[in-house]
Amino acid sequence: IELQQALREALQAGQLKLHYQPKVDSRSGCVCGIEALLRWTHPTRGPISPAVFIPIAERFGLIIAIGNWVIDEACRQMALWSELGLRMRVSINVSAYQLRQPDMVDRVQQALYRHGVDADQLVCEITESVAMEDTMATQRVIEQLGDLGVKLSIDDFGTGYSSLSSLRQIGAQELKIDRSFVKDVATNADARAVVDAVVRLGHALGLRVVAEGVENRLQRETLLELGCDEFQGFYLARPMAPDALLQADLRMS
Ligand code: G
Ligand code: G
Ligand code: MN
Ligand code: NA
Repeated sequence: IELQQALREALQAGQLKLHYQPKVDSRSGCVCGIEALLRWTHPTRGPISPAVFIPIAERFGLIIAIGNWVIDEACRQMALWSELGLRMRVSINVSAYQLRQPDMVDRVQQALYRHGVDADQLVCEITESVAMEDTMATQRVIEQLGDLGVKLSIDDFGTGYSSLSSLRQIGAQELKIDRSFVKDVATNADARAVVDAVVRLGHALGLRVVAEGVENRLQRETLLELGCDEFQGFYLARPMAPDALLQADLRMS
């Protein structure tokens, strides 16, 4: 369709931006990291959600170029923040298509090197369903990213099917509980039971457990009670442009 062409041009014209959403330590309230989220404002149609354009990018083979841009841009931004004395840990979302590219790891390594960013400052978020994908190519890339020193996070956890052994093998440092469970955690016994189980599982495997999509105080209190390590969501902070984040960050610390 024409959106595909517009997206191609957007990438070239620099219309894609990254916004950043803080992840906050549940006990200290400190910002432990931030998630980079793609934003696209079409010149005439206005903002288009990544939930709309990422699937298009994947279908038309644009996701690799966009994913590479995200890797580079996140590293560039980390280097800029470093110059201001802020050592930020940034999470990026990685598509299944990227993980099937054997040169994905070189891309990441080159971006880190080019911008002088340490590997452990970068976190790759991989959705549970993709992380558990039983293909050699994907598993090898994930393993090599880990070997490089990049941190791994399992995104949207609870929506896919994890075997406990693969979960352990993958060498992640973080589990992000899917928003759908967080939404109902304070009002629905089943959602609460899922969150409780995921926190225990994560901790048993030595992982930090992040609740995403935290939108109100009641959710936050319940999640704290259940032992979640970090919160992310509109109740704490919205995704922000880099400049806005700099100001917000000063207020939170
Ligand atoms: O920010 P928002 O809630 O609109 O994002 C919608 C979806 O798009 C989420 O599933 C999010 O993970 C995904 N997304 C956002 N940024 C990126 C990105 O840089 N790469 C990929 N692959 N997905 C992204
Ligand atoms: O799939 P992934 O977890 O990467 O998706 C992250 C998306 O969730 C981002 O697009 C972000 O805009 C969105 N998001 C972040 N915080 C909240 C929240 O509190 N509520 C809702 N509904 N969405 C959120
Ligand atoms: Mn994510
Ligand atoms: Na998620």
